Amino acid sequence: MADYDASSNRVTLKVVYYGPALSGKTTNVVALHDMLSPQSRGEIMMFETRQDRTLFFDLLPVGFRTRSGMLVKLKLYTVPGQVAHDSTRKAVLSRADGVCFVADSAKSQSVNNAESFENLEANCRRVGLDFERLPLVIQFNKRDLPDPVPEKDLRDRWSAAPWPLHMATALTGQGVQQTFLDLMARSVESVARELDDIGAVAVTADEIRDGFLTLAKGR
Ligand SMILES: Nc1nc2c(ncn2[C@@H]2O[C@H](COP(=O)(O)OP(=O)(O)OP(=O)(O)O)[C@@H](O)[C@H]2O)c(=O)[nH]1
Ligand SMILES: [Mg+2]
Repeated sequence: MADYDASSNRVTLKVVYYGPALSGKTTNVVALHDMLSPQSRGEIMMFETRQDRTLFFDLLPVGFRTRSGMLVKLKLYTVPGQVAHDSTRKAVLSRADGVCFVADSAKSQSVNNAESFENLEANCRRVGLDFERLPLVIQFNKRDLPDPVPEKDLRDRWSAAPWPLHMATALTGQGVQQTFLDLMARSVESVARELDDIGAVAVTADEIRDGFLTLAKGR
């Protein structure tokens, strides 16, 4: 359920970057952070081990006002991908309004990607999120690797799935913004339905998109 505060006309959306260890979740959020103007973004919070592995989560808070005057707060989280940190992953996933699943395009990572995707589905059940209705986008990251799984193979493999696929190289920022805006559009669509149900003025995906792009341009 979206976090809406009528007295201050504020909506808070939580989106989570999920996926196997080292697929590039933190790199995606750092790239988004770098795109935004310093006034609009909060401090990026990162909790990592010395090897740069996410230990608890990363959090990037972003805030802006839409043209209609609603204050939109985005909280972008990443989960730790390492298998051992499952209870942290569950806690971070809880009450998410949308998820970006970041897969690693390396051929050697297919099994890890599949196991992590199954873990996402299982953890959605555990924290009470309806996986079938969860706004979800899939990103295949690290397209710059020398021998990634070809895009055509990925699209064939996922053709029956209802989620959009994005190709990205988070290290250079390529595909990061498109993935994020698609994730936001889907998340906002579902949040807008919830707001409508409680009689609140809904925020639209276009307003979020405009707000984010204005912030990115302000840099
Ligand atoms: N070649 C290449 N390397 C990448 C890309 N994105 C991330 N990496 C590298 O992959 C490694 C892991 O990236 P992270 O963003 O820390 O991965 P993560 O998914 O947050 O990992 P955990 O926190 O352990 O779950 C780092 O060395 C990154 O620089 C990419 O697009 N291309
Ligand atoms: Mg990380």
